[in-house]
Amino acid sequence: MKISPSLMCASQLEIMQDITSLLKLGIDYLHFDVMDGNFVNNLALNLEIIKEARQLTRIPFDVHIMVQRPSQYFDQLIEYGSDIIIFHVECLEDIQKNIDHLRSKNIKAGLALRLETSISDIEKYIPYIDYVLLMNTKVGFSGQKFNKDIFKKINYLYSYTKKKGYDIKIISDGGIKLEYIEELYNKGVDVVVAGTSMLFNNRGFSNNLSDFRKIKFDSKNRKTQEINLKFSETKYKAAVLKDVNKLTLVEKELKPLKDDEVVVKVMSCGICGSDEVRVFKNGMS
Ligand code: S6P
Ligand code: MG
Repeated sequence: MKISPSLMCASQLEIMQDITSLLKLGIDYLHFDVMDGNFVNNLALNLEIIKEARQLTRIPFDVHIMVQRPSQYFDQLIEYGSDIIIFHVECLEDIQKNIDHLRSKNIKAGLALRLETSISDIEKYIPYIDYVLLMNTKVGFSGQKFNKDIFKKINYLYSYTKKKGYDIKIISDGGIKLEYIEELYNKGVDVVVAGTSMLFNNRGFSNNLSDFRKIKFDSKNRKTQEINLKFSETKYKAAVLKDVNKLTLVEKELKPLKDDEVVVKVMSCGICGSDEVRVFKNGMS
């Protein structure tokens, strides 16, 4: 389990000193929240902080963008040294296009979900992303109470990706106390965002970081309990005309569905009369 301190919870007046101290403590990632007052009713981090922090370290920076149109920030975030850019699936932009853009720039792409958003809303994007960030609280604010219903959602996502063979990392964000860490790990979380509930207080940092380090995250003995999921079929059979009078049955993979598409299961089919001439006489040319 890795830890990513949320810099929104650091002292905003002495943020660079806080970053320096956190780096000395040996944190794994740095979590930058970006808000512009529209997607959520709050404002957060000046992007220049990412640029400044990048002068100090090479550890991964995960940037969590809570805005309606995230792509407007991509170029600057990349230029300033972000490694992982995570935007919300509930934003107003074309999700796949944004993911493809980030990947084309060699940036790890992630999708974030509001507490109330279902995993089914991101399933079709999972093959193309590296991270999923699950909010455990209302998005946009620190210092809220952790919602324990999230454990089920995390475990569903973990089980889903394991069963499908997708390699993604799960980030858990919001209200995380030290006492939840082991269960989060066993449910499938890879990175916890540490905010006011675990790490920051009005005097700087608590000593929870050393307690966090004492927890043994033994990946071999991780007590994950995968849910036994059954999926609807993703393969279909097609009769392909390989040559005149040579119809061959082949198995094909369904393409990812677009927003306005559904899969319809067909029990049987035949050849249209107007196609007989192709099948038995002319072929497809
Ligand atoms: C807010 C943001 C978070 C918070 C962090 C606060 O939505 O995405 O990253 O900064 O969750 O942690 P805590 O422990 O104060 O809730
Ligand atoms: Mg965040």
